[in-house]
Amino acid sequence: MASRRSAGLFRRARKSIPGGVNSPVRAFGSVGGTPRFLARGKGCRVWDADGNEYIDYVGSWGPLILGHADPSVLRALRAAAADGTSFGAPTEREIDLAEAIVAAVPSIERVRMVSSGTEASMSAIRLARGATGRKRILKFEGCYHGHVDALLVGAGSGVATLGIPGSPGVPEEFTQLTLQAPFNDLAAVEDAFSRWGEEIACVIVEPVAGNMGCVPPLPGFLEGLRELCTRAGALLIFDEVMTGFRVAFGGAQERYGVVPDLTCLGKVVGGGLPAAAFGGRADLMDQMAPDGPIYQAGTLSGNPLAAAAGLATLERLRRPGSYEALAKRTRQLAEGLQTLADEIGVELTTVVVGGMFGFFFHPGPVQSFEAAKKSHAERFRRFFAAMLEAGVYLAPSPYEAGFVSLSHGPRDLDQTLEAARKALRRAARVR
Ligand code: HOZ
Repeated sequence: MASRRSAGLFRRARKSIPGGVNSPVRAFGSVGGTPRFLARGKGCRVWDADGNEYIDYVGSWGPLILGHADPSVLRALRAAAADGTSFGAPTEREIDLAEAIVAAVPSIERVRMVSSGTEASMSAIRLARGATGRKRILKFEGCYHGHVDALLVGAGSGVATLGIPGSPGVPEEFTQLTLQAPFNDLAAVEDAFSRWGEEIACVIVEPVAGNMGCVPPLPGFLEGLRELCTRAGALLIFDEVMTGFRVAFGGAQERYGVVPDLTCLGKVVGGGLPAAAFGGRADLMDQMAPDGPIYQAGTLSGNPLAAAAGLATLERLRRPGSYEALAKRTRQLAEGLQTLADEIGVELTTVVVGGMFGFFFHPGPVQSFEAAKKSHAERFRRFFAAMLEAGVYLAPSPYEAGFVSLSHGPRDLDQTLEAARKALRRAARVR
């Protein structure tokens, strides 16, 4: 498969953009080879600058739950753009989106729009600290909440992909108030609470971890966090940037029946445009400026194009059967991969939660970052390269989840599994 034009664009990009990319994982650093410069997408397919076609399981890292260039999203965008692209003043579309979010997500009584998941988690943490008057926060190893200074410890996603412990530029003092516990380890959280209980403002967690591959919560884990937080007077924050409107319409909190105090949203809520949000109990959210003293602001927050794309996406997802169809396709894909791996005799653990999936070249179980890191890196690289060559675009890192959209159909899944048969054989050759 030719990648001459992508290679040329990468060389050109490196002259004006650090590393040639605007987000590190995109550079293919951990898988090697040339990052594909994508030219267009339609449904579940994307085409690169050399004209190669791929079945896409990245979906802009989650937002494109309807697929690329969905007609209803494009219609909504055209209508919104014709009215003007940004005002820095309130608009009616923002209220429509806020009302849709409040109606959908169990814990959210009020919601504030921002532009990225990083902003959402940064703002939720500020609110938690401001509302409780406490300083410490607790996060989980391998969870990633954007590139917020205080959260760049033991982080997943690009930080894990690059294998770095944190980041220069984040003074040690900035992370001294961040406590860490292994994901799914309630005893460690209990321990932290017994030591620092009075000082912990919040626990922030991806209810289904999606930045160390895909790692679901063990039964009782989220419930236990809820109980420990309530008992200690700390707030529970669900980072549902990935899981929101993805693992159920009401996110992981609907799926698992655990209600956090605050929730971060992103990705699907913006329908493929830059939008995110944080929301929660009214008594907490009302402490945000301008009604309350906790400050947060943004010129493009609630941007009318992003609100329109988000609304059109939620509208489509609300149709009966959407989540059943999404879950069925994702399950078929993961089960197909697992069956092939078992037949070929390569150790593989596949994971599915709603419309997201993960796979580890490891016999499993994978319930923590420690276990996720044991996935066979070279097998992943071989598998990734073979899939790409065969026209299947997967996340170029083992520390990311995969995403299926409503536009992936039986033919796409069959083609993917056909490619996987050969790719797994290649991975199996690595000892
Ligand atoms: N950290 C993002 C996914 N978890 C990657 C975003 C990107 O590279 O676009």
